[in-house]
Amino acid sequence: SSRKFFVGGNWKCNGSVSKVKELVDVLNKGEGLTTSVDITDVVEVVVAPVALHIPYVQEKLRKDFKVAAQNAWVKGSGAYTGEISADILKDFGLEWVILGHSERRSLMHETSEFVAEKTQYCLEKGLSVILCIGEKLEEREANKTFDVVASQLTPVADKIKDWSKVVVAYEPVWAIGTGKVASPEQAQEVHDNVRGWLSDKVSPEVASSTRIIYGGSVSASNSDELATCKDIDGFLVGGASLKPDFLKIIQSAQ
Ligand code: G2H
Repeated sequence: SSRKFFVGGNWKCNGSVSKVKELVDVLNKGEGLTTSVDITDVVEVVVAPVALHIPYVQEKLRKDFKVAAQNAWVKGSGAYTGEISADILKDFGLEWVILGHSERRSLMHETSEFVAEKTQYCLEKGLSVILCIGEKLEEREANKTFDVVASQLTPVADKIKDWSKVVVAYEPVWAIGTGKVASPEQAQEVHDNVRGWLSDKVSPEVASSTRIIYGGSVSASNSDELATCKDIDGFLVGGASLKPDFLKIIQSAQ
């Protein structure tokens, strides 16, 4: 397909000055990234450090890997204590932002409408967006998975026209940080459904060109198999992105 494999590392609220330095060194060394071409010719790699660590990572990280923010404010700069606007991210030279992560939806009560507004604003400012969606365990058990992801995507589709700078991350909440990864069949089924939804509600072109990546306990031992699924175009990795294993996950694009 025309969809370039995408691997994101979501460092969440982790690290320290020394740990971040160690991790950047590991990524720069890139041990085990074996390919006949440059790895980033076949995989787009983006890491999302804590905001305070971004300047260091941006300066020191290999330039073929990009840096993302983990969140952005819904509007421009102003009297919004504690927030970081898309304008500020963009001015700083960032290209990517993660929006709507389930931890923000659940812990900070971000609604799908709010996440959609953030998506619209960030895209307007020229950022690319990793848009996270996914169902909770009780929703899956009640056979509501497809309804939930559709309800998370609908406000976004109502607000944006250009999907070329959006990567959709399907992250079932029950698989996040639990070590309980979705099976390739479970993930593929939802990815296929999301692509079908995009085809119906947006356009077949957007459906076939939009990367739909999987997140939730992705590890060096399950990424190869997940990567073989037809509609899995990459990963959003949490815990394993803080370890050298992240390089093995990048390598699974091969
Ligand atoms: C899901 C994922 C990264 P983990 O939150 O976004 O984290 O790989 O630790 O489940």
